[in-house]
Amino acid sequence: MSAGNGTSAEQGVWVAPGRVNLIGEHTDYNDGFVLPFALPHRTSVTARLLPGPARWVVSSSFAAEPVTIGPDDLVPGRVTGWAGYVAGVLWALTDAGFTLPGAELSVGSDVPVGAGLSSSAALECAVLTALCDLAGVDLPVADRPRLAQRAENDYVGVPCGVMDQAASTLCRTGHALFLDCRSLAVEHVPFDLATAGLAMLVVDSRTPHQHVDNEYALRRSTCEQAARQLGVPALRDVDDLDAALRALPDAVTRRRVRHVVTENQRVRDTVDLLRADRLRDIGPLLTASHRSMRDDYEITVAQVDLAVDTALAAGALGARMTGGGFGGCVLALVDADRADAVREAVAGAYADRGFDAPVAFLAEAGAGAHRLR
Ligand code: GAF
Repeated sequence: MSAGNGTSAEQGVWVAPGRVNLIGEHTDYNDGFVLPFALPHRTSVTARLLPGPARWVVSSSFAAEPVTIGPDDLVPGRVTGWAGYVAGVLWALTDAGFTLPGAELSVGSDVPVGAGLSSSAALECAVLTALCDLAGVDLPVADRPRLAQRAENDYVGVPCGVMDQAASTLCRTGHALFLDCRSLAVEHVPFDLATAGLAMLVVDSRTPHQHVDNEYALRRSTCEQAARQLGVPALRDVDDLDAALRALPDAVTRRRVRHVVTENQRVRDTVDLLRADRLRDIGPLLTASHRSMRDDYEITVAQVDLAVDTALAAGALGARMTGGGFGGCVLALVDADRADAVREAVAGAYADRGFDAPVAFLAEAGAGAHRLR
């Protein structure tokens, strides 16, 4: 395969968003279902082709010095830190057979880092979108999430699923993305909060993500081992939960499996309600998802549980942690005119407990990666 330079303009600006996941947590790497939507927060890449031997000069608003990545750096793990995500995308593209010209890439972002809002995927997908357009890389949009995931799994070394890269690439304004993480079949489900008189409050618990990488990898391997014990390709294929639970000797594994299987059903039920224009009614499913993450998957922490419980007590229709867990953000679905009261209640509860003040904002479903100019 080759990437002809003549098919696109030689410079431009591309953006890719962070995401929140409405529901479907830790289901993606079990071949299951997820329902994220894109945030207005996004990462931008201003890029231009560089003449001469291939090299990629990457600068960023969050680093003092530019990083130069050469062909010799396209070996998994060689570039570390934030530039590793850029090198990972370059590596995944060349490993897939594309020949890339050199480029200068300038990265900026307002996606909060370390808040579970997919800042890594936003970076990968902004770089990937820029490189595809700029270098005329003929990679269908539908294939880009897997390539960006590969950059993160195999170059950076993080065993994430495909949800975040799919959300950052494929989401549409005013819609949530119903994604089958096995087939990557997509349905853009209407998600118009304002018309329903509702708002989605996103509360960043500002909790340090301690041990998150180890715990994430542990959850993933427990699920894969459980699937092997049950004789199914992935936990998505468990049809009879009770029978599966009876077949598993270990209590922790039983809880993990119960979370994944019930969470997949909650995603489907949420999608059914959205298709039926019943956005207001999804609240209990969000809250049930949180309880399942707290009690069965055991990935919540005191700050996120407090945010959820306080939001519900202050009138939220439903609330849950979103993202990989061990901190990060909480979503609260609220009547639009209750948003300030819920936000203040959570801030007050944090102050009472001596937790760092949370940061909250309202989110509407935004657009996936695209060229800005
Ligand atoms: C993180 C991962 F990157 C996703 O792939 C997904 O597993 C999520 O945690 C949990 O649902 O964001």
